[in-house]
Amino acid sequence: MSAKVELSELHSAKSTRRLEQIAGLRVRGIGDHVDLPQLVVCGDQSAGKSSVLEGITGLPFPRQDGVCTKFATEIILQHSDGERVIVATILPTSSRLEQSKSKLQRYKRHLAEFEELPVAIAEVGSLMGIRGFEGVQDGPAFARDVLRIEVTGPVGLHLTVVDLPGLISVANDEQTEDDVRTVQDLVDSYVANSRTIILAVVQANNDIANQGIIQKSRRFDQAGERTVGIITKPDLINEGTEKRIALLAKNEDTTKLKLGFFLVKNPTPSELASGITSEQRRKAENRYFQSPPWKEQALRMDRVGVVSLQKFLQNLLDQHIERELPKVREEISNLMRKTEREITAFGDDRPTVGHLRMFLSPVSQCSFTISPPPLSMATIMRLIRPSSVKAESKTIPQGFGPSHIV
Ligand SMILES: Nc1nc2c(ncn2[C@@H]2O[C@H](COP(=O)(O)OP(=O)(O)OP(=O)(O)O)[C@@H](O)[C@H]2O)c(=O)[nH]1
Ligand SMILES: [Mg+2]
Repeated sequence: MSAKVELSELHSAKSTRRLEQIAGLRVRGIGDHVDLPQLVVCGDQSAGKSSVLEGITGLPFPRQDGVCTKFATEIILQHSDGERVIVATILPTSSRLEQSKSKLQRYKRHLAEFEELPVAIAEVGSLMGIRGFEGVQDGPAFARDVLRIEVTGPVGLHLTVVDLPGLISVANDEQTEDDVRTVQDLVDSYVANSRTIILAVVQANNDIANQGIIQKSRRFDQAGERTVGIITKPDLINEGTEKRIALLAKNEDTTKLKLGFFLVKNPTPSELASGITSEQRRKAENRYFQSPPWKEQALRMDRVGVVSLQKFLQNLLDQHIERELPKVREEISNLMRKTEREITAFGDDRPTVGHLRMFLSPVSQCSFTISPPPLSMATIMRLIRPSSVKAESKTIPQGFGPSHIV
């Protein structure tokens, strides 16, 4: 399956200039301080989140029967000229002990193709110590660490897409209270971020009102400007209940979203096992919604299928970027002001011995009227401040004061 083709379909010419600005920020490392727009799939366990993400992007998220998403996977797509490079790393959660943190930080894998994503996921799951992955019998069922896949090259996009584990309604033998909390916190941390476009995935064969992501998105996205509802598994509902799902898809049911819903039909487990391609998936989905019982439901076709969803997301992403860029600009200005203040606090440059003497003489006079505390080498280097000298954090003997330097 070619991921390149699908990825470019989320790209819109209108946003190219904006996206290039974002790329420029990332190149300068600003992305480390400022969050940039991201598409995040959220919803109950097994709702079809990874399948939806695969449908939109073409990226092969593992989604076979019985394979659950166990940790957040961020795919950071950055368009650039030149060869495509895909690198997988781990962002450990801050609560890990130093030793285990550095073990995870050492992980780095170059992927030749997107098809190697499931291999990286398997390696990383095992390193994170998640139960069920190779060599791990005991351990939590989910992790708060993040797998990061950074893709640079001619992908036609500057965007992050995130696959998340599913919300667990109640703890059981397999999934403890701790696991429930881990996933809740993880999902909250993404949903709370104003730059996240929430793809709220709900399955048609469960009561929509009871699916936690709808309440959660209302709590975190009160304006409703960044939540898109996606209804999956229409093929698994009871015969005769299509009207209710059609109402929801038309945003005419009691549960409504400002940005409305999309109705999609992802591949079934047996279609996945047969190795269905993206093209075949789209054709099959199209045929499915053109046939009874859906044909009679007067569905809006621009709200049905993964291709319609892609088109909608293109526009939403454009609007989102337009809305977010002023905030990004403000955050960068704040960051610059803070850094300027820190630099000013160091005082003027003291490039010569004369400058140093002038600066230190009042300090030396008063420092010997009281018992001087030991000065660290780093402090002395800060006083001298030639930028080329690397300060060592080494304590110097008691009694050694600034007068020893001048
Ligand atoms: N029949 C049918 N099966 C679906 C549909 N969407 C997903 N599935 C199946 O449901 C199972 C779970 O799909 P995933 O995409 O892995 O669901 P998920 O929400 O990512 O699951 P977790 O990561 O475990 O929370 C897979 O076996 C899919 O084939 C659908 O629209 N129709
Ligand atoms: Mg999943």
